[in-house]
Amino acid sequence: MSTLTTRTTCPYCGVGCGVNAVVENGAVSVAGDAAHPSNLGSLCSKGTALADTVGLDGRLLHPVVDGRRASWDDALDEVATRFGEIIAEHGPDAVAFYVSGQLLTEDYYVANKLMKGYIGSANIDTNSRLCMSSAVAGHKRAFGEDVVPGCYEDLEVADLVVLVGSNTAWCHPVVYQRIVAAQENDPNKKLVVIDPRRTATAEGADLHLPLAPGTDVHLFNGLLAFLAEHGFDGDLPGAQDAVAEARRMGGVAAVAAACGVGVETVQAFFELFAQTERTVTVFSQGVNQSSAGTDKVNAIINCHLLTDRIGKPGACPFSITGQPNAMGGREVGGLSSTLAGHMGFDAAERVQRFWRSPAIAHEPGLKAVELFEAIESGRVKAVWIMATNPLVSLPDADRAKRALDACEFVAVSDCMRHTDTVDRAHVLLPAAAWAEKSGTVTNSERIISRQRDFLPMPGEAKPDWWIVCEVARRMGFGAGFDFHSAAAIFREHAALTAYENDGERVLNLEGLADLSDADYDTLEPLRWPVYTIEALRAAGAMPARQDSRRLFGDGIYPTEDGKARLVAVTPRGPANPVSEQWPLALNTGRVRDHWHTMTRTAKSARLSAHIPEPFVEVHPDDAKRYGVIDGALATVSTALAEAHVRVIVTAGQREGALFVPMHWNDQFAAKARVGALANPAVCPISGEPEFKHTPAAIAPFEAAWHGFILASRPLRLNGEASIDYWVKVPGERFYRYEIAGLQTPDHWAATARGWIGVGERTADWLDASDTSAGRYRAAHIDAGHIEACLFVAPEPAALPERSWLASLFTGEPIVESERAGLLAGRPADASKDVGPQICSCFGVGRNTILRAIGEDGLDSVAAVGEALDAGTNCGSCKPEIAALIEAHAGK
Ligand SMILES: Nc1nc2c(c(=O)[nH]1)N[C@H]1C(S)=C(S)[C@@H](COP(=O)(O)OP(=O)(O)OC[C@H]3O[C@@H](n4cnc5c(=O)[nH]c(N)nc54)[C@H](O)[C@@H]3O)O[C@H]1N2
Ligand SMILES: Nc1nc2c(c(=O)[nH]1)N[C@H]1C(S)=C(S)[C@@H](COP(=O)(O)OP(=O)(O)OC[C@H]3O[C@@H](n4cnc5c(=O)[nH]c(N)nc54)[C@H](O)[C@@H]3O)O[C@H]1N2
Ligand code: SF4
Ligand SMILES: [Mo]
Repeated sequence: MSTLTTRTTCPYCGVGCGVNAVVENGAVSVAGDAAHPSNLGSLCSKGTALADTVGLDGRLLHPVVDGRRASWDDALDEVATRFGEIIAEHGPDAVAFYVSGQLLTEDYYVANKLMKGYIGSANIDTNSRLCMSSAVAGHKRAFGEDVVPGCYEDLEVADLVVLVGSNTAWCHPVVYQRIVAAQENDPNKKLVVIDPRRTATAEGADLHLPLAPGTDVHLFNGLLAFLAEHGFDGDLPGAQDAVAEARRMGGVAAVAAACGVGVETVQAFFELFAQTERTVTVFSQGVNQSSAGTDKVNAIINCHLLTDRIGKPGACPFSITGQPNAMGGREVGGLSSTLAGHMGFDAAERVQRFWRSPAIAHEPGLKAVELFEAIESGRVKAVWIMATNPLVSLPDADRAKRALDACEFVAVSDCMRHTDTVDRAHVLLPAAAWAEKSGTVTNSERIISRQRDFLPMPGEAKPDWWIVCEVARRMGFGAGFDFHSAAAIFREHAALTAYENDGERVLNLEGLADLSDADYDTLEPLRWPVYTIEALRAAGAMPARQDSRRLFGDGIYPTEDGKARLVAVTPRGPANPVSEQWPLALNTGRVRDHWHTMTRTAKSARLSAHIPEPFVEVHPDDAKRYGVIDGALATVSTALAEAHVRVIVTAGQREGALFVPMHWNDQFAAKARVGALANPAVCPISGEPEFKHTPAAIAPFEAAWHGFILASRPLRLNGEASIDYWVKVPGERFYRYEIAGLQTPDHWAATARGWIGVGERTADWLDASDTSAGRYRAAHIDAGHIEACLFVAPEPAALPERSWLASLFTGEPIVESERAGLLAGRPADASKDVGPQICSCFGVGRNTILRAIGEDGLDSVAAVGEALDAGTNCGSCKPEIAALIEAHAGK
């Protein structure tokens, strides 16, 4: 028996939790790393399920050129040659890289170095453009550098935490649990949530401001003016102009009207903010993903600068990052608008000297949306995409599809054999995945952690940095890419951050520039800046006193005059307002248990079970107005495209607004790629797209029938003429398909057998048909095992629950009592039906929780946890359990 435990870092969100990965006789399990300062042992539902995602199904295991398996030599030569030819003929700006905050710092560093220092173009942009670029631009305007001044501990120390445009409970769950735990211990601490939707995060707040989409600048300008009225009179550069502009909002009533929130609510928020010295304002995509994204960021930071609440325990503006290495990517310079090591293009000569490179980019390159426009128009003729799935995640994603189709040469480095993007590449480069990779990531609180490999690289997969270096070598740039380990790359990156850095850049890793391979291997999580002991001594600070948790507490900033700046920002609405034709504001974002385009989380049955289908959230009045019904299907459309999704009618949604998750794509649904619907309007300063606001319409999807199939093998429903809606939901030992059609097939039995791939003569086909009622039910049993079952009804509500039927797919033969209930779709004994899953960690269903609440009189989340374990591991489902208790109490 062999057991190996490896300390690594979660590959999902920017919280950056430490993970102990255990390999025991080939079986992988994970647990939180109690020694990691960011999570102290906790993991959320996604982190807890990481072991489910390390399997090799669907992996890209060898290079592919033009659809055929190729050797590494051929694939790498092909990329180097095609890039080289296009550069020779059309110049360096005719090629581009589109990379990702899911690359490790070392991968990112060499990709940036190759494009900016060797090819000599700045046409490398990253999906961080879609994510954090407004925060980057806002930080630079205010602080002179892209720096997050605080740490997670500040969220616990704070007396007031304000979450703006952040569904923290679902998207940064471990940070959210840290906030909640601190607040539970001290009832004087307050939580305010500012989000148009009543999210799971808002459920737990003391105050929720459901502001009209896009009105954050109105709100924070209003707050700035209120603060100025109430004795805060900071004298920083820009303060007077910012306050003067803010006063134009008028008083609290005018602000409330502009934001569509009650006057008392706005007043309460302003007073709380004014009175609470220890305030942290956390912001993410509701702020960044806006055509006013950078202004929203500065409107928030202005309030912190005016009140001098920055860099102090429990006081700072806090941009919480999305991807595991969003920060590392910014540190190496992966955005086309920065150069390297937090330096801009004014430092081109210095960076070139450090790299000793043959070229250097002097001007910013194309930003993501512009980049794909340039690909479509033919200005950019070759693109190399790494660790991102732009055909799903870009706005106007169908245009991105057209762009790649038109592009002369597309290379993609990915771990999966099929994604919407991979399927359009000329060359596929198989990348090592999380469990096999080794390097560093930086989280939201500037902590650099090691990701360490604990499984061998499968097939011919290789680390991303290796792939980039090999292509560079073949392009004739061997000298600059002679790296034999991630450690060597890290050292060079660290040295560059320190190069000619006389305190002008806060990002400084000089203390890590000489790290030995052994020290790199055992590197404990540590926060930048990291100075050398000598440098600290010279500055009069002893190592023991080096405290990098908080920055700017001394009031000194990396600007020319050493001061921070308030920025006068003028409120404006979204780029494309709603209209008569497109009367609703389409908002997009995340669900608790899926990660982006689902290439990883859909490998986990328990994660897929939480929210199985793509959906649209609609306010009850809008549902009535547009004739859509809870649980039925709807078509959501914009000027660009349409999607078919399940309707959730909820008062938590604002009237006039819709929410559709970003995750589903062509691999998992017939038509639910919401990126295709999202308008490509961007913030003029950061270039970040306005994913949170696209004018849209909604109408019922007039299905003649609804149904579902559970099958032990995956089915090919793509292209089935009679199925107009399908969603694939991976289960434990089965695949679930939710289906619907606009027309009723003439012969149900024949049609259904066709979908499931069961021939006419198969004996074990049980079915029941009630044509007049529009019902059909069938099951395929083979040698006593259930192979598939299918249920069809005119209305979704007339279909049985999926959970009990799914529980029959055990790999064991079904017993007589189960067989008896099969076509009824429910067990003879109702208590066996656990209902849809709420707690992913312990697999506890809704019915089980409801029964416990009703029958055992459980009246708190803690009591439910005590009885059923639900909610006691990662805690991500606690808001949902609380809602069930509340609903029961309200009956
Ligand atoms: N489960 C899960 N967690 C994730 C991810 C994931 O895919 N799944 N992805 C990670 C990544 S890369 C990122 S960037 C983060 C994103 O984390 P979040 O930013 O928390 O997630 P989103 O759901 O994109 O958007 C947050 C909220 O912004 C609100 N919003 C929309 N418009 C406005 C507005 O005008 N003003 C305000 N104040 N709010 C608005 C939306 O209603 C939404 O609830 O999550 C990270 N964590
Ligand atoms: N409508 C809408 N769209 C959005 C957003 C939104 O809120 N609404 N949010 C935006 C934001 S904030 C983000 S961050 C993006 C995220 O969007 P994407 O980056 O497109 O989403 P992912 O699914 O994370 O894509 C990662 C890809 O890299 C592969 N991969 C995983 N690990 C590795 C690796 O180590 N190496 C390599 N080479 N490949 C790897 C995966 O298989 C997958 O194909 O989406 C953006 N798009
Ligand atoms: S909060 Fe969850 S997804 Fe984010 S790093 Fe921690 S375990 Fe991973
Ligand atoms: Mo993101």
